[in-house]
Amino acid sequence: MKIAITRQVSSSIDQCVLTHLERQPIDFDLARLQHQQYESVLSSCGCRVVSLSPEVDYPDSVFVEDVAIVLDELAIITNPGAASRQGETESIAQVLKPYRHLEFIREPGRLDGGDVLCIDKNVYVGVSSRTNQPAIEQLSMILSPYGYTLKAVRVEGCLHLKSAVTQVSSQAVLLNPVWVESSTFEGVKVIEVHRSEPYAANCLMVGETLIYPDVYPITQSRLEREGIRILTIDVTELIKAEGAVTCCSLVFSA
Ligand code: CIR
Repeated sequence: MKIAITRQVSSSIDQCVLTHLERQPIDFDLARLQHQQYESVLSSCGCRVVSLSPEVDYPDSVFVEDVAIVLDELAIITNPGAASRQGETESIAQVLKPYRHLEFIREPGRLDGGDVLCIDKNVYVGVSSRTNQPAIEQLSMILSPYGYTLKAVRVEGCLHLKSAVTQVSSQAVLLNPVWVESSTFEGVKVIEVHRSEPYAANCLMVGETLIYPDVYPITQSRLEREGIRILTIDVTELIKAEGAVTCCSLVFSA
C-alpha cells in the first residue's frame, strides 16, 4: 500500500517565497480546490492520502516534498534552504516517525527535498540556491551504508533539480536541457521538454501513472508518444507559488 502525505494549502500562501517568478495574486479558494483535486488523483492512483491540517504560519507548507526524503529504508528530515521554511520540519518528522527510521540534515547543511531525485539506488542532488555542499556530504554519509550512490548536479535557472528533471518511467527522465546537463543521466533515456514549455519537466510518477500539469500540451504529447500513461491536473495557483506536482506530496510504500 502506498501512502501520500500532503498538507492543505495555507491561507497565507500569497506570502510564499519566490525566486524565479514574479509575484502574482493567488486565488486561495481555487488553490484549495486544485489541491483537493490533486489529493483525489493520488487516491485514484492507489495512495492512502494523509492530508495534514494547514499551517498559517508557514506560507509554503503545502510543499511537503521539501522537508523530507522518504526512501524504503529510512527518511531524512531536511534543513530547508529558505529561512521562512525551517519551522516546517518538526511536524513532518512527527508524521513520518511511525513509518521510518529518521535521520536529519543539520547546520551548516541546507537542503530542500525538491533537489533530490532518486532513481533506484542512484541519488541525484541538485546544487541550487537551496541546497549546499555540507548537506550533500551529510546525505552521502547517511545513505552510503544503505547502498545508495550520490551524484551532485549543478542546477541553473530554476529553483530545484526536480524543476529541471523528473523520472517518467522505469528507464526514462523528462528534462529541460537549459537548466540541467543531459549527460548527468548516463544510461537513462532522456526525453526533453519542448523549449516553449521550460517548466514542463516536473511530473509525479505514482506506480505506472504520471500526474502531470495540464498546461504543457507539446511536452505531454511527447510523453504520450513514448506510451506513458498520463493523468492531467490543473495546478495553476500552485505554479504561481513556484510549485508544481512533485512538491505537494511525499509518496512511499508503507
Ligand atoms: C519555495 O520557494 O520554497 C516555494 N515557494 C516553492 C517550493 C516548491 N517546491 C518544490 O518544487 N519542491
